[in-house]
Amino acid sequence: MEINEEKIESLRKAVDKAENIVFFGGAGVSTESGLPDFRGEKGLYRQKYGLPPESYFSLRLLKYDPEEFFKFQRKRILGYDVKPNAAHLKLAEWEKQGKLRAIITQNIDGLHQEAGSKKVIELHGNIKHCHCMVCHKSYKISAVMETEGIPRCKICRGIIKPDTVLYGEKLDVRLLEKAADHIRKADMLIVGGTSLTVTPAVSLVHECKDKPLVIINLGLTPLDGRANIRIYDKIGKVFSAL
Ligand code: CNA
Repeated sequence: MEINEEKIESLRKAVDKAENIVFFGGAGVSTESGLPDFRGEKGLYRQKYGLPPESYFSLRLLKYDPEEFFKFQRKRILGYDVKPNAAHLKLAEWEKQGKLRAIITQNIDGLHQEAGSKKVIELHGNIKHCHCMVCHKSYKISAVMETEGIPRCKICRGIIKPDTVLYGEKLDVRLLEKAADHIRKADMLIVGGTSLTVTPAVSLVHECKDKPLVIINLGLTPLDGRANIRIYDKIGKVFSAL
């Protein structure tokens, strides 16, 4: 797909003018690093598994069939050796230049931090950290990756769970409030690589009032009509062109 130069130019001008950008992103930010998203063209939801796709990311499966839960986590989620792409790197650069207020991400891959970003709010947690579900002892992801079957705590034999928010678990309300506050105080919101279908993505974006809203996404989103600049392209490619 040819890049739309006119739109890139408008985005470049808007970014140059902005001093307090908030970026809100999702799984599409990491597809160019090689991690599949959920609902995109090659997303995990389009692949065939024994159970409906949501089940593999649910607290219910972890509770009732932990073997199956960890089998999927090891094979599909954790078994990737990936590096940040141009989108992660550009956001880290803006933070260093003092232009970026915060990154709010639904991703669990930790790639923003790996790119050098510090102001990152991870709404759905981070897969690189784990804890015992009984005594809460912290573990690294190696405790899951380098074991077989159900990973167990060395102290109390409780199940070791990645620090990610599963279907059936609540989001941290303090994090949500912090994210909403950043968006209210931003002078521009860039939304990228998210279908805006998982709660509370849409309500967070609605916190952006009377400020430029940019959406960069391959697929359609429910808020496309509200965007001042809308680019249907790969986010890494767009950010490289800036
Ligand atoms: P989603 O619903 O899978 O949507 C992703 C969106 O990104 C789709 O609309 C795609 O069209 C679009 N997209 C894919 N690649 C690109 C690209 N290169 N440039 C621009 N757009 C692209 O994912 P959401 O983030 O909206 O949904 C939230 C879920 C996904 C959260 O619970 C995450 O934890 C979960 N998730 C995270 C990861 C990760 O951490 N890398 C991977 C897969 C799923």
